Amino acid sequence: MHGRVVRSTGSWYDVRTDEGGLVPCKVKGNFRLRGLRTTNPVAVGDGVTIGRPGPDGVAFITEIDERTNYVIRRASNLSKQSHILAANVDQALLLATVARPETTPTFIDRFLASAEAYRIPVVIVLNKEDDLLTAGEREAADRLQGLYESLDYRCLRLSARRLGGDRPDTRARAVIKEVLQGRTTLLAGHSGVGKSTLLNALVPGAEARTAAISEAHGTGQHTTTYSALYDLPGGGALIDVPGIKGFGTFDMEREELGHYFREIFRTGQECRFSDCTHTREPGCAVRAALSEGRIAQSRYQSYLSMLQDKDENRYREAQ
Ligand SMILES: Nc1nc2c(ncn2[C@@H]2O[C@H](COP(=O)(O)OP(=O)(O)OP(=O)(O)O)[C@@H](O)[C@H]2O)c(=O)[nH]1
Ligand SMILES: [Mg+2]
Ligand SMILES: [Zn+2]
Repeated sequence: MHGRVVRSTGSWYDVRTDEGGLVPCKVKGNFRLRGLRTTNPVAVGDGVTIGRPGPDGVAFITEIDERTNYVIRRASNLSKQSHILAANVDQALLLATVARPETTPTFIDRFLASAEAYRIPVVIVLNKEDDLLTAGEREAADRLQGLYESLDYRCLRLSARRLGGDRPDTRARAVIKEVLQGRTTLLAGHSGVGKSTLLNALVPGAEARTAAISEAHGTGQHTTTYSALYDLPGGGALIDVPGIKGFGTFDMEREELGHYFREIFRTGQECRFSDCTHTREPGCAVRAALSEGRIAQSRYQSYLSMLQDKDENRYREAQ
């Protein structure tokens, strides 16, 4: 039988078969993907072939379809292993909030660069756009929106809380539905930015757990603990995942990193050296653009931090 993994807890998988049934599955201990050192060999979104269920109703996953893409994060600081958050996604919705919790530009940039590398389109959602924001926070959101729209990223501002409930914001609902229609979308972002709240507003019956931000730290509480795929009414699906703390750097050459920052790539065409890393080289068009204000400091700082992590082979949390 063939199906798609719709839920993964790490050792258990729920597979929706092409016929529409839901089968609990496991993988054999020696099941490993060629060349990928991951903590989970199978991920939500994977197309899989499964064997005949045993007397206990559990089947084994015997084969994984070739992936069109996947999104990974490093499993931990010291480990070289990766964790696949989701496979075969059409796009990612990066939820970000300027406060409670704060999403830094560096976190946004690292996500955008990784997504460029994996060729996954990203729509940025500045969430919690409601009376909770102070005037200063609203300005911070304005600046983020201005920056990312200038780089041709679509940037929506909304309140996931107001997407649902008795008196939903119908205009915002229409916009977000149009973005999600017919596509498989990964919901990404720190713990507490409102991924599960957005999901619950759009998928009747999803009833994903949500929890208030910690009063003491202003951070999320890592409420969602496993990845799951939910069908959207009208076509398409949302993948809700545990909040992301940070990223490792994906495999690439030093001079390749700049390719994943759109404006650095574009401007870098005019650098004197074709393998310019935009750090110390003479005739660097990127540093010239930076000093003239044509490239944002925050973007360049994110670029440098990723370059440094790559050199040190590090994993970085949150900031
Ligand atoms: N004011 C406001 N609060 C929101 C909004 N969206 C979500 N929240 C609140 O933020 C808190 C965290 O929301 P969740 O949906 O659990 O966040 P999450 O991103 O799924 O978090 P993890 O599962 O831990 O990764 C909850 O108390 C939500 O009610 C919003 O648009 N406005
Ligand atoms: Mg959640
Ligand atoms: Zn350069």
